[in-house]
Amino acid sequence: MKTRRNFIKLSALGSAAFLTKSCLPSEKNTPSTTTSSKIVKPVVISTWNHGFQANEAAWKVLTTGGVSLDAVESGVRVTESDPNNMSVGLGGLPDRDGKVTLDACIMGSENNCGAVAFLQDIENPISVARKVMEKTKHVMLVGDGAKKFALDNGFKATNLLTEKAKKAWEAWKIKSHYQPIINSENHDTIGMLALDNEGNLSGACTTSGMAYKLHGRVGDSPIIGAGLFVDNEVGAACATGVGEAVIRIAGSAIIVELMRNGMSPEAACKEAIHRIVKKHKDISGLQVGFIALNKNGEVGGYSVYKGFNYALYAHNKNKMVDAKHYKK
Ligand code: SD4
Repeated sequence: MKTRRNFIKLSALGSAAFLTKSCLPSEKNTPSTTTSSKIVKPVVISTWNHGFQANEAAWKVLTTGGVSLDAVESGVRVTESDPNNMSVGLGGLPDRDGKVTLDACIMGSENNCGAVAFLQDIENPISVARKVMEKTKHVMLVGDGAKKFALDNGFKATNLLTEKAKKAWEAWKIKSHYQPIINSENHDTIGMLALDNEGNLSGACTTSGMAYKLHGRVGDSPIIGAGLFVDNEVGAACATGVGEAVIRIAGSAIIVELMRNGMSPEAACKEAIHRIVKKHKDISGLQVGFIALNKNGEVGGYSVYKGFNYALYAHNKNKMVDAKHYKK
């Protein structure tokens, strides 16, 4: 039984060279056939251009002795608090009723996770999600309950609807036609994954969701397994784009399982994108992008349409990478 389990672990991770004792602390007898010098760490990867700045904050945490959970929280808070970013936190475009509603989740290396959805008036939903994870026995709080929990835990109520976002909403109201636009600001969720110096993975995902959505709509971003998934034995993945499509295939969980079965991060993201394409008769306007990071510090990304990019901080260098895609 034990031998069989070890065999599964070996094949699951794709190559024996992937395994070290620190990767699999629970498997005392797992053969260790590689040196840790093959593992790139720390690493931070996050979605879209705003990821570049967010990565800087996360990197600071990782290179000053911090753990990946603190890194991803600090990283995405930068984007949440940026009023010029119109798709995450403060300054986010509202729903069709003019309300900015936020979705976020966080997951650490010990299968610990927390989430908030349909949360209003709180600038940093990722930190509320972390509090849900650390202070309650629940995984997700939504709406008024999430807001009450945030206020009870010292978060301040803030008006998140900026003048710029309000003007854009008023202009949208003239036609009131809900139509996700490829790679526009209504696709700019920040998802971030990090591997720290201890070799532990964490991830965070936060958004104001699709612009002009129905009031009450929740996307993939706060849903563990859809917008984000972390398995510290294998890797982590997160998503951006039309959340309904990501939820339908349990996108991030699938990518982690594909990596468990031996795929590289990029191949796993590609396979998930192909699955989305296969499951939809009409993919016009349906942009989804995934990024993934494995225990070796290898990364990858893939999207339905051209135009998705991600920020990668590794080997002391932060850079933007254009993801490969299914369609131009
Ligand atoms: C959602 N996935 O709410 C999010 C949207 C997104 O940038 O990516 N926005 O469906």
